[in-house]
Amino acid sequence: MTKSDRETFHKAVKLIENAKTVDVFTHLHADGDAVGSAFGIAYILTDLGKKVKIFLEEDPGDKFRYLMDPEIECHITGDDVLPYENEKPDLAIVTDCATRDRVKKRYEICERAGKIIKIDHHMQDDNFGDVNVVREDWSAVCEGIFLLSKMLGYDFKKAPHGKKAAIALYTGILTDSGRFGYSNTTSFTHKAASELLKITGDMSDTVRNLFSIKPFSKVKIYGIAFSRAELLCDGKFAFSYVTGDEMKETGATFQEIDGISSELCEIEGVELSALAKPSSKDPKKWGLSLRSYKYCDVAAIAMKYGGGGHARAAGFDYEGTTEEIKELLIGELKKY
Ligand SMILES: [Mn+2]
Repeated sequence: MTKSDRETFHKAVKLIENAKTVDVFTHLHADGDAVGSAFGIAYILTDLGKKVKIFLEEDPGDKFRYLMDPEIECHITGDDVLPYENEKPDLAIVTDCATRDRVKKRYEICERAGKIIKIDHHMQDDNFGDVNVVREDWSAVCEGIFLLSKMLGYDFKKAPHGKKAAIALYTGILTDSGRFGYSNTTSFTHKAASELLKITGDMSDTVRNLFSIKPFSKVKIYGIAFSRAELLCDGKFAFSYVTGDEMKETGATFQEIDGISSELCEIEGVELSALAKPSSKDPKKWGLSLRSYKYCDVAAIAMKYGGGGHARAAGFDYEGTTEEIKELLIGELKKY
């Protein structure tokens, strides 16, 4: 940790110590790292005597139900934040959100907080927090929460929710590092996971539930996407799409189609993959999910078109035909 990192952490610790009420936010379509980091910090702060509430955009689904606990107040708001117009916490903590629009309408609650801490691991300069704890070399924001827990003097072994907190943080690391398989996995990723695993105990059932068990709707939508997949650009670019109608017919959710682009990127010889699906923000647009293997910076491509993400996984929305999307991405890939 550099000196300036340490100073930033100290500022965050000060804000936390001074707060009695803390609201926690994470991004819409919350993944393992989002739900894990939100509940992880919520358990830790509850044990440290804070009054904590979590505000989620949507229900995180049965897959992540084990991270939740009736003792942690959790509000699923969607766009309807009006019931919370008197909500004014001492502190808001926003995890895994590069930009404030990832919090959507809930940002209105956030803004009323006395202070905001942003804790994240994405490239972006929307530093909306009073303190912004951002490190791009964390595989998961849960690595950052783990560090923060150390600085808060949190004892996972002794704290009432220590095991729950460890399971939540381990989940975030496990999912965002691709089970320690992505290039964002560092020795610190393993170190944090190793310490957490001492507390969590056997995680094999959780791993099976997270990565292997799937609903039939997912098999069907993968079938559609795979059967029409195309290899372009001398086999370096894999492209496919699914429509809103197909999602309806199969019953597949956005969460369920999340992994298709990654699978396409694992085709032999492929450097860049893209799955076009309906945009979650604007049904007239496609939501592009990009993955790359080694050298194509998909975050740079996505940012050019108003999106964002990581070098190996990013996305953006686009209005046009699939032919146009293919042309556009072939053009980008050819620059490498
Ligand atoms: Mn993350």
